[in-house]
Amino acid sequence: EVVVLVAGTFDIIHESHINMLRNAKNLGDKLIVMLSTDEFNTQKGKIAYQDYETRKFVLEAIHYVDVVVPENSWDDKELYIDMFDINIFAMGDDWRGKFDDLKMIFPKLKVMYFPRGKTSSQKIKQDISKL
Ligand code: C2G
Repeated sequence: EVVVLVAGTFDIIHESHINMLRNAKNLGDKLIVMLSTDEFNTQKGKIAYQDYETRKFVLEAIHYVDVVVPENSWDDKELYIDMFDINIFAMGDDWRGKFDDLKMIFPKLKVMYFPRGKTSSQKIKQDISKL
């Protein structure tokens, strides 16, 4: 069984998130999403419109997603890669190269970067505020 891991805030889910989750799921058999907690978002300098429980509820309704776990720190990737014996870690290419060092710790891990979709939660919020 090939297990894929992705990570993110997934605030105000949109088609680019869905496309990324679809691409990630299509790489294997099981997709685990590390969802940034509200506290970790603060560390990332991000303020999500939806709180963790709401973002988790939405993600769990997406058929590509098998499991949602909390992401509390940058190092949680290593924790979950080990815990779930992850085969592939996938992110959008705005992160290209940023997680390649994980392969030093987990030699059999594949790290993939997908082309980032054009939609952004930030732009959605801005456009709605102009309505
Ligand atoms: N993404 C994408 N296209 C978009 C927006 C996001 O492909 N238009 C991808 C991002 O590259 C990321 C994932 O979807 O892989 C989640 O994006 P965000 O919710 O913005 O996550 P981010 O704030 O980048 O947090 O430890 C990693 C961090 O948790 C990533």
